[in-house]
Amino acid sequence: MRKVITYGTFDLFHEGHINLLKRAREYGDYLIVGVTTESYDDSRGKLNVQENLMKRIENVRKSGFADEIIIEEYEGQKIEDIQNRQVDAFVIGSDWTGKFDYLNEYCEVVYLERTKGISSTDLRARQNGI
Ligand code: C2G
Repeated sequence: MRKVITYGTFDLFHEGHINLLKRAREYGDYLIVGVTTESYDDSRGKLNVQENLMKRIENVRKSGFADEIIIEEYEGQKIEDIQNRQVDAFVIGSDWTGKFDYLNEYCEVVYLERTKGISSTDLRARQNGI
């Protein structure tokens, strides 16, 4: 069984997230999705997330692609998750190309093409009438 893991904030859950999760699930037999906490997002400079953790987890759950949902709380957790859960592949969107190559030491690293024309940032701006 090929185990795949991916991570994200998944704020204002949209088509780009769905496309990513669908392809991540298809890449293996079992998909683990890590959803970031507010404090972890704060620490990495993502300051304007609109939806709380429970809402974002619920949206990922409802998508039906995740076999397991975990919470991502700190820098360095990815390595531990991959090792503890015997993950075969780490999958993430192409906006991160190269950034997670260090995980190659622990599993396969795959960058999937990001869906063009939609983002949480755009949706937040639209909400605020910008
Ligand atoms: N994504 C995508 N297409 C979009 C928008 C997002 O493919 N138009 C993908 C991102 O590349 C990512 C996932 O959807 O793989 C979640 O995106 P975000 O919610 O923005 O989360 P992000 O900040 O990319 O999380 O540990 C956290 C992760 O390292 C990164």
